[in-house]
Amino acid sequence: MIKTVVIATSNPDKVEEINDIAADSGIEFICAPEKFNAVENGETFAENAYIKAREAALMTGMYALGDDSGLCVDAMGGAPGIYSSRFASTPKKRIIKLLDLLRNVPEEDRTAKFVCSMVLVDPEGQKVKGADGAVYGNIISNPIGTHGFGYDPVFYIPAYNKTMAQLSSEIKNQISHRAVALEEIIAYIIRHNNYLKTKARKKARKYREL
Ligand code: ITT
Repeated sequence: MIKTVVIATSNPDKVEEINDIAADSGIEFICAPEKFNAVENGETFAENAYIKAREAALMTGMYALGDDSGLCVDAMGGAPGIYSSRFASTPKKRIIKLLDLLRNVPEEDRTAKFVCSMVLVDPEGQKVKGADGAVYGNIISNPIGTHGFGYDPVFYIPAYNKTMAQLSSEIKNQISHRAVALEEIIAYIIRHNNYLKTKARKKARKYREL
């Protein structure tokens, strides 16, 4: 049974969002040890998510969930992509750099997506399940909003007429790239646990009938 899962991240904002999204799942998601520090040398979001998850599983001997996520801007050929957290040294500087690079790009060409790849591994670091999520929007010229983190203040979602940072955490955690990926992982864990419970029940019944 998978009851507790270590979140393979050192980003407290991800931990908070994952715990909010998973609140009613019956699965306990816990923080990685303080010394967790995986070297993200993969070439894709999924590869980095696996690297992080494996590292956390081997450190703790528990099931672990890696989240690698970022912003992909069409006019920048998908950048910053897997380099989103390394694009500049602070969240504020990342936004300034992004807006500077896009300053001559017209509004209609500023389409972008947030992407999240998640990988669940077993205590030996073997991949058990992967899932991806995305949410689509546009990069606006001036940051608005105070919720969320990272690039949220410049990521405008037309369907809500708001930036991600103007949405309440309840709404963000229903529609975000992270929510889409995590819901698939949670559904897998619940199916897996139900299968093991049914198997154990059948075994017990067979034993009683002997
Ligand atoms: P870990 O590697 O320890 O998980 P990290 O923050 O470095 O933490 P990533 O390598 O996955 O994580 O980079 C994700 C970056 O992408 C993050 O720092 C933000 O800049 C951006 N990002 C990801 N999800 C986001 C979200 O929901 N809202 C805004 N920005 C986000």
